[in-house]
Amino acid sequence: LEDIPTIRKLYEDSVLAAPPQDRIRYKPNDSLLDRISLYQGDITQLKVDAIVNAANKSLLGGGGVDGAIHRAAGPHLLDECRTLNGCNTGESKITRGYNLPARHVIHTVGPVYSPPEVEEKARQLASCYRTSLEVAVENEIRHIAFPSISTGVYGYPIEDATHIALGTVRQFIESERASKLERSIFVVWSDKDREVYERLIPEYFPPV
Ligand code: AR6
Repeated sequence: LEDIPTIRKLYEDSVLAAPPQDRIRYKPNDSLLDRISLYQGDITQLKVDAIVNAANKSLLGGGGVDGAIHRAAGPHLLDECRTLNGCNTGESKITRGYNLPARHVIHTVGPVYSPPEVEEKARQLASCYRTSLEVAVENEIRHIAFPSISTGVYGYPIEDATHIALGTVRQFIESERASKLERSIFVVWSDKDREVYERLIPEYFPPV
């Protein structure tokens, strides 16, 4: 985790870069900022208690981040997934991490984005984040890393999805039951997604 700065650290770096009159605006005093990170790169490389997999209902593997996680974890992950009888959209199930540096994988199934049912899709996407965090807390996980669920093959617009990701995680980590959850890491793959997260994080985790 030393390689993954908290958002507070990111803000502090930006304080150094900011002109003096702007520094006060960036002064962080919100402890929630110590509980999230933004990380750009391959989620399968992270040595955390759990990484979240953007899976499909079968839980039997696929492309995108799901394919990368199964490749890195090795075939025993698929063996355990076969025992789970799939997973409904918006729900989450946990397995071991096998050959991954992460100890566990929390498999969640995001919605396939398709207008006009956008409110239903938004509820399902929020449920992915919430149920993943619930499963994490039940399993005494302290560090959890999320990919940007549904925004690849499943076509969810990145801006809308990021509002849901940040809002749902913020709401959860403010609740009493999340007290042992130390850090939630948002993992982005592309520069575009990183830009969206960097822009929206201050709305949900204000640096004031
Ligand atoms: N590390 C972090 N993020 C990644 C990685 C990686 N190694 N690889 C891709 N991403 P997607 P979905 C990003 O398509 O939209 C699978 O076939 C990617 O750039 O993996 O929920 C499943 O089996 C994007 O930002 O997931 C399902 O059938 C994000 O992860 C379906 O795809 C999610 O993209 C699920 O589609």
